[in-house]
Amino acid sequence: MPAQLFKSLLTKQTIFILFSLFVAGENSSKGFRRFHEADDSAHPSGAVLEDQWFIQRLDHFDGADDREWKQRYFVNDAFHKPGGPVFLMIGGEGSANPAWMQYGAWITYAEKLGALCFMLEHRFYGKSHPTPDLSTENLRFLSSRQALADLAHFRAVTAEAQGLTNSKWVAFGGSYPGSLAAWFRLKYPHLVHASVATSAPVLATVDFPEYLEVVWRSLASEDPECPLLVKQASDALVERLKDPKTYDNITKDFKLCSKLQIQTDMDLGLFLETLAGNFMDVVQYNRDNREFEGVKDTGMTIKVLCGVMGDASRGEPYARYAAVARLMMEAFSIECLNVGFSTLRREMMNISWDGPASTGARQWTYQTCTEFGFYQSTDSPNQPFAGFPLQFYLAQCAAFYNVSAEALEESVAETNEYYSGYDIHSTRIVFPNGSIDPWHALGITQDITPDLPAIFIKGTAHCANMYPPRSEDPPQLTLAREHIFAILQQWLKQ
Ligand SMILES: *[C@@H]1O[C@H](CO)[C@@H](O)[C@H](O)[C@H]1NC(C)=O
Ligand SMILES: *[C@@H]1O[C@H](CO)[C@@H](O)[C@H](O)[C@H]1NC(C)=O
Ligand SMILES: *[C@@H]1O[C@H](CO)[C@@H](O)[C@H](O)[C@H]1NC(C)=O
Ligand SMILES: CC(=O)N[C@H]1CO[C@H](CO)[C@@H](O)[C@@H]1O
Repeated sequence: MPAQLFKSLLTKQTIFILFSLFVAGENSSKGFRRFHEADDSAHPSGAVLEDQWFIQRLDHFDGADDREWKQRYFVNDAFHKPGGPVFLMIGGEGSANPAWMQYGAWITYAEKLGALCFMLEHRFYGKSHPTPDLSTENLRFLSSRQALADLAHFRAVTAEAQGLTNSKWVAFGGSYPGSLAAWFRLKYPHLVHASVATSAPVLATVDFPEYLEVVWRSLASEDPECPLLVKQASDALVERLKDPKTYDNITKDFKLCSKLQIQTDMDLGLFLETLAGNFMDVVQYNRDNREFEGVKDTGMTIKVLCGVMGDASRGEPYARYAAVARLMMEAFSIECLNVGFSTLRREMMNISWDGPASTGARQWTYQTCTEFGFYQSTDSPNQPFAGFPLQFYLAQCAAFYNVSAEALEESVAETNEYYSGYDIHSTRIVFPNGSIDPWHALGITQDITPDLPAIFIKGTAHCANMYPPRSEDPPQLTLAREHIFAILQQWLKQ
């Protein structure tokens, strides 16, 4: 990936999860090559990896609008036994990665249960392009409600066409698609028998300062000093930024592509948020086994970051913070950092399917501005960072899509009215959550009823239970995967 593109994605990623379950993959060669090798032996035909296409309506909620488009999906029928269930992996805010058709805990379950596996790419991401471009006008057709209606239509038509109407369908998803998996069961109970909703933020909220509070606690679980040192460093940087004479040094310390210029609060916020993003990304994805997806294992963990922050030989905390930033850039092969807000704005407002933000940042940011919020602001005192308050994010909704703070506030309230937030009245949805994953703060972390259980995994990050097992997994993670399997087995008998 070109550094420039990655940078803006990296920025967005930290703002909103980005939920790289589905984003990653195509460009990073190592895992991808391994994936193809594995494919050759497991499926000599390679047919399971081919893109399949499904005709959808552009607008499921306007019977008078008959425009259609083609949605991408994948299928793996290698494990399917007559009478077996149908598994549907729900795509999220990035390209659907076909590696999931062969790897991951759900594939292990499918093998054991004789399931037929589908994965449906989310509208407006990857190759699923409902409209000629990403203009704000066209993005009106991008919403979780339309996505659920896509899933429902796909489920109904596919079942009919392939004689699967009497099979039990189970939905899977992690992060935003985890929420979709829960909502699919909630809103379309006649189409989905059960759902596994991993690391699912089910409550929409404009401001989400709790995210950074969990980052504090997750760093502290490694070393209680660690978040304190991060805070000292971040405060020292904010202090320096008040004096333009320091900008030459800051430019060098953080390897910026051009001399730092702070013309607006947005420039300041973006710079500080980008650097905090190093810690947010590492905490969210700590020690995840994602190589099968083509996500390189950079070796960057909470332990490594806290090791650098605690290393007095590197100088004052500010210098250690800069060292972390440089290490991260090295790990992701980024030569220099471009942190001007005007650049970000230009990228985010490019409406072309070939544009720099079209891999998901423009679309997902739109969804946050019109449905979810989820802004990981520095508005709590109990977190280490400074300089990117809620206003920083609200201003982006206005700048990129002309969405006002009032409109967002109302939309988020309506999202919770529509999906019921934490107050889920349903059955057969399991909610796994990882204790160091900042997203658990908006998730279901306690059993609602025996039929809506939570599975708590101590010490694991975002969506860990979905990834393929490996020998160094902590026992509680292995247990969680087994527990989910046992629950599925039981529910499939009902
Ligand atoms: C920039 O860094 C150099 C070397 O560390 C230091 O001597 C100098 O005082 C710094 N300049 C400013 C304006 O802080
Ligand atoms: C949008 O991005 C594409 C691909 O990078 C580029 O060719 C095009 O010039 C950009 N459009 C605008 C308006 O900047
Ligand atoms: C932005 O939204 C406001 C309120 O909906 C509207 O009056 C205005 O024309 C819009 N501006 C642009 C540039 O679309
Ligand atoms: C960190 C966290 O919120 N974990 C919760 C996950 O779910 C369990 C229920 O199984 C809760 O007890 C944990 O507190």
